[in-house]
Amino acid sequence: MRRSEVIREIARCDGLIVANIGFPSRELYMLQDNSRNFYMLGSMGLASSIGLGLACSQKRRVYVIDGDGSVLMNLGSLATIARYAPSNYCLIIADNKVYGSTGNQPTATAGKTDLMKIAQGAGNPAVRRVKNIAALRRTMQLFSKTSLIVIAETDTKTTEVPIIPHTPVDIKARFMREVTCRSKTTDNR
Ligand SMILES: Cc1ncc(C[n+]2csc(CCOP(=O)(O)OP(=O)(O)O)c2C)c(N)n1
Repeated sequence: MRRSEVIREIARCDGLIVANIGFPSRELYMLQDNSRNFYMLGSMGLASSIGLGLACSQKRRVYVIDGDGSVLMNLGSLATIARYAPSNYCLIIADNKVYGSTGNQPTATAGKTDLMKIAQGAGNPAVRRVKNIAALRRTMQLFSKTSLIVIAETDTKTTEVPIIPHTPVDIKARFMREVTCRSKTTDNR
């Protein structure tokens, strides 16, 4: 399964999408640039945490498209997700076993590390591994009202994708308008 196919499947769903730095964000941008997309252009490892905060603070379902390398960088997030387990949260980890966006250096999941076991051990209520799009679709439907973590096994292939032209500030502002953030924000830029 290719990561771009996984992203296409997620983009069909109704909800907010937080996409990880690098190819995941760029593939989502190319497929469907939309105000409900938050492209995390800077902080590797934080997409799952950003999505969790978002899920806890509003009602729409939040889909996070993350990478194995990034989740490995912030494993504590899996415990925090389990601690709060908001029913509108869905983390999809495209596990291609490499740091794909920086040249396919192998990650620990290429060895003995199993993110599914780690997520389960952290106490997450629903963790599933999928190897094809049909299984991904079934899983997302079955657990559509549950806090869900999906390990989607993908290959290392990437699509030709443009650089996202929006600035991080514009991405944030557009996304905040979409979410209709009620709390007063201070922005001194
Ligand atoms: C703290 C930090 N370290 C390194 C980078 C450089 N970097 C950007 S994307 C990336 C690889 C991400 O790999 P993975 O999460 O497995 O996702 P993939 O690109 O394979 O979809 C790296 C190393 C960064 N942005 N931030």
